[in-house]
Amino acid sequence: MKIVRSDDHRKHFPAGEIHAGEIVRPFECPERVDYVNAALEAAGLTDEIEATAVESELLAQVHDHGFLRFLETAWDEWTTDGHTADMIAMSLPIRRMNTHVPENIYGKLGWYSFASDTSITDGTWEAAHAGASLARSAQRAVSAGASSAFALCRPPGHHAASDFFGGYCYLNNAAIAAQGFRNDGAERVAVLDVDFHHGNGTQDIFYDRSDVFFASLHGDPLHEFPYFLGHADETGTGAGDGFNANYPLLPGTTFDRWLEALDHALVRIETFGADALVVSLGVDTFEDDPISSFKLSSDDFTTYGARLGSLGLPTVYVLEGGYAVDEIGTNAVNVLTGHLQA
Ligand code: Q9C
Ligand code: ZN
Repeated sequence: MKIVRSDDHRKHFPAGEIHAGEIVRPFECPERVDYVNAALEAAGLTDEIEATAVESELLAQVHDHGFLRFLETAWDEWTTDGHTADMIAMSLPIRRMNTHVPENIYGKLGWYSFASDTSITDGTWEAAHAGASLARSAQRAVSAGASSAFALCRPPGHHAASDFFGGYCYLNNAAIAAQGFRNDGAERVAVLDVDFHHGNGTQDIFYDRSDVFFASLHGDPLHEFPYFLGHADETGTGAGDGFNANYPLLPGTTFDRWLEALDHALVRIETFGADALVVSLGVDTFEDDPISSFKLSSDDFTTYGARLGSLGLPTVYVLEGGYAVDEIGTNAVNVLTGHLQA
């Protein structure tokens, strides 16, 4: 398994996150990657490859032009306006209030955002861009013949849609890997999202397409973030009708129930006839995750990794969530070693 990493993720670390009415240290923090690196080392997963920058053409296939320009220039515009603290969207366009993109930077911040949990700070763009480059580089290695690769993306990506950020995500790394597979010749690509939260951004990006099948196992949005997408009756639209599968699961879901849903999703992926697989690997399904409610143990990650590996597909793993920081490495790497044992 090829490993792709970058230190540029450290450039992104907001001063705080608004959580239950308090400003707390962000759950999505740089040490997450340190723990994953340590666990990779301990498992002997050291076959590292160099990252190359993601092409702006590929970014533009996945994301809206105005959104990309906003992300790239937001911090400069904000500081030019005299601000020095992090950008936190607090005025967001709810229903029927979205007819014109504002010119004001604070207005644009709300326009391109869907959750106030996600700040923009100095270095956010550079880190997000570097993360997208990792996903693209991992996918390129697999398209060139490697059987699998793991991209240590941070910040994560699956909540980012074509034209909005949130849920700690800015650029959709998994979608960039999936589109990269298509550009490099794969006809059918499956994206499997095993993060605790629904991959609303990835679903949205591919919702009307039949060449990318999206399946997600997650906390039922009636009860869990992102609240407004991820229901079982969302099956795709137009040409994409039938190419989206959601498995919303109740808070407290145990591994046996989770595995039933996974097996169902894997049958769907096989029936679809995927040439390549992208896994949105969030390990916030762990029993001790501080913001999630599933009950997976560290050993369970190995077990399901083996199921993923048994598909025998060229596979790119992209890191998403996981906030039990000192166990994120063990849990993520257990999936990878499970995959390799299959
Ligand atoms: N203040 C990912 O796992 N909700 N994102 C915050 C705690 C946002 C999680 C609730 C959770 C986003 C990639
Ligand atoms: Zn998550």
